Amino acid sequence: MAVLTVLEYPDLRLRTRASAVTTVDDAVRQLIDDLFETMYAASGIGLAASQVDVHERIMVLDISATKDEPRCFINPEILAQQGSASSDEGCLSVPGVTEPVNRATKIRIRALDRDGRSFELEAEDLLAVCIQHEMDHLDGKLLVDYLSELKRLRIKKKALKQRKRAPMDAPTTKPAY
Ligand code: GNR
Ligand code: NI
Repeated sequence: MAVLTVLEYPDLRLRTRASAVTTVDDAVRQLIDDLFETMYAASGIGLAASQVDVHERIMVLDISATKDEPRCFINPEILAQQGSASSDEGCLSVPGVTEPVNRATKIRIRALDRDGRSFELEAEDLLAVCIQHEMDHLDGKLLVDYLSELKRLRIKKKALKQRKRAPMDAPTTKPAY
């Protein structure tokens, strides 16, 4: 198990479209365990593999207050969606920003579990929001993309300024902006 480094906007690696997982093997299960450990360490309610620079369609969630309801989704697909509502969202890759985003309120999804078995799930409210947020990451889409150009630019400038003051500790690869 390991806590992985979470990429932060405007790192261009967050814009990578993740590929479908072809085989759910031990390496995938190891990654899932690391995603959970990283998510819990950061007090997040969800995390997509894209955020730790692994560009495979894998995401984890735990929206419970007690942090004991881990859920993982491999190759998630939205089968149906209905309704729409705006709610405040945050993102571990855009720290310090909370902004309203409009999403479907109820979705039906299909995914593979950690044993490679297909399952379907109906989700509403925060669970539905979080699933849609993580699925965006797998397509290289971020919270800031729902904001105005002006807001996005302000957030980008602030992030770059903060990065200069406190450079990434021990970057694994050359930072990509
Ligand atoms: O921790 C998180 N909180 C959150 C709150 C509202 C809507 C979505 C989220 S997901 C976020 C963690 C994260 O960045 N996942 O990609
Ligand atoms: Ni996020």
